[in-house]
Amino acid sequence: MEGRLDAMDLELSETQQLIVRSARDFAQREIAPKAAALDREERFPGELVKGLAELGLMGVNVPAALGGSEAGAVAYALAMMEISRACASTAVTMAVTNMVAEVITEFGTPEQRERHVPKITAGEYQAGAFALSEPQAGSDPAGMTTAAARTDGGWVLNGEKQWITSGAYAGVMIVWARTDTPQDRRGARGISAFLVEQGTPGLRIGRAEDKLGLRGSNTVALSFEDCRLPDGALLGQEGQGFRVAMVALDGGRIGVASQAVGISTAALEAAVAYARDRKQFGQAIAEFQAIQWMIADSRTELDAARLLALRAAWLKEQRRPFSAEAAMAKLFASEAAWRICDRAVQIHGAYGYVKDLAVERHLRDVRVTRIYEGTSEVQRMVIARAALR
Ligand code: COS
Repeated sequence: MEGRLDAMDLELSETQQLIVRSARDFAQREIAPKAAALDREERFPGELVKGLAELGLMGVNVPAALGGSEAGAVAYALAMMEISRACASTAVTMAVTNMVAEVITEFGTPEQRERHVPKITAGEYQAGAFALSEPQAGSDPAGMTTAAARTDGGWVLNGEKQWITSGAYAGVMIVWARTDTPQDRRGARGISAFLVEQGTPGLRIGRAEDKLGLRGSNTVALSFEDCRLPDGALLGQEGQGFRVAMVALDGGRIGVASQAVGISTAALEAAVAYARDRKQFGQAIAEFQAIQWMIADSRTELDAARLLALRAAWLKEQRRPFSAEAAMAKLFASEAAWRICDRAVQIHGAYGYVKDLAVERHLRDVRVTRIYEGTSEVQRMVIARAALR
């Protein structure tokens, strides 16, 4: 169980610096000014997707031949931090879409890649969606009941999915379903992944969830009623879908860790600016040690979270195992981000509790990073299993 920081280079390459600069510039110029309204009006950030795609941010770690930036997993993590710092709702839309593009690139046939990935990276699809969870199968996706049965020349899909980010807007979604039979249950090996296009007959989109945070992002239930899919909809091999989901989630967890870093960076920046400006007892509150210690703790935790996220991304980029490191990054970054956003509200006092300033939104937005793409408890399972193996 070595520390695994070995030869990681902390200097950013030119490509990485370029991605950070263009993501930061677009995020601060185009996204940040809209973030409060997207949240307030529960408006999907469709208007920003084209701009993100033009900068290569809808396929950061996708080959150039498919329209991606081919900039790697570290560049992706850095870009995600910048977009999340401006608007977490836009960031989650971008994150899941990038994940879908990467999964189709990795597991798809040449036809599947050509059909979908260029449309994702060009922003022609407003999003991609990842439909794994069900009402009764969240932390335990192997317990899913949505089923795909073979028919002549294809599959027929029946079941329900829940908590599907961008489900109402996605041009393509990856949907997991059982392909084993009640007579021959195979657990995780009885699950396969399918590509389902928006508008497929038999696919019904449920109402959008009314969420605590990420209110600009779209989260829906999906139902499939005798939804017929062609043979070519199977993504990867039959029975291998669970592995596809786990590999995708390992990468996705780096994205969530990066989101948490981005959101809490914004919260800490706001807290520092406010502490310098706000005067009580005749001086700036930044002069008080009580405030300084909160800032010091937040700054330290933020740096640690950022390093863990970049280390996991670096391992992924080196094509080395990174599952436990991604889980550690997500666990620590999401829990630290909650504390950092909470302290930022505390430093703002009553002004932190109202919607005139952004810190209350950061606190609401960051909460879900401890839940989605695997709860903190699931991350601990992954980390402990790796440590005890
Ligand atoms: N990469 C590749 N393969 C993996 C893997 C990974 N990270 N993790 C598990 N697998 C494989 C295992 O090797 C095993 O394969 P075999 O059947 O060939 O041996 C198979 O998947 C089943 O693994 P395991 O028995 O560990 O699965 P569990 O059902 O115990 O699940 C956890 C493990 C809890 C880690 C998994 O269910 C999980 O991540 N849950 C959270 C899901 C989640 O994040 N949901 C959010 C949905 S998206 S918002």
